[in-house]
Amino acid sequence: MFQRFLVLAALAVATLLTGCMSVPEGLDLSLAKPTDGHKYVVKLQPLGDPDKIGQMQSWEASVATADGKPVSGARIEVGGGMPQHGHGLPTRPAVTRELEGGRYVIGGVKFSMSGWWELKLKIDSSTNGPDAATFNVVVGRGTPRQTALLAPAGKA
Ligand SMILES: [Cu+2]
Repeated sequence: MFQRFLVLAALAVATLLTGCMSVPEGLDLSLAKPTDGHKYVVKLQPLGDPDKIGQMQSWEASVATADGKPVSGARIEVGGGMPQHGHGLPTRPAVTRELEGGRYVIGGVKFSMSGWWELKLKIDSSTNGPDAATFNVVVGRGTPRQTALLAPAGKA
């Protein structure tokens, strides 16, 4: 009888633990999308391994107009956090470098725990004006898309 109770208790704890960590079904994990007002199309790409929890990492953002022209000289602000935990980013990521072709290196990104994170980009340029996009990143489970980006050429 007591053993049965122990099994049930263990099951209950396991359910609680996984339930608390669970990421919503159907979350849009696309790393390329139009901004909310369709002024830009933004593509995000991790330059390191996003699953390395607690490590400082850089991401690259490619910014183009809705019709695909690269946007240079854009101002990009990065925010975000964990919607399920009600906390923001542990660091203040910022653009550290602009590359050719409307590409920007965002440094100082850190995910301090596994789970669902939002990266919110505010983009402004003299030609197209302000707009914003929110990206969902699930840290700590090696989502196929992120793994594919990191796979060496020829092995993907
Ligand atoms: Cu959290």
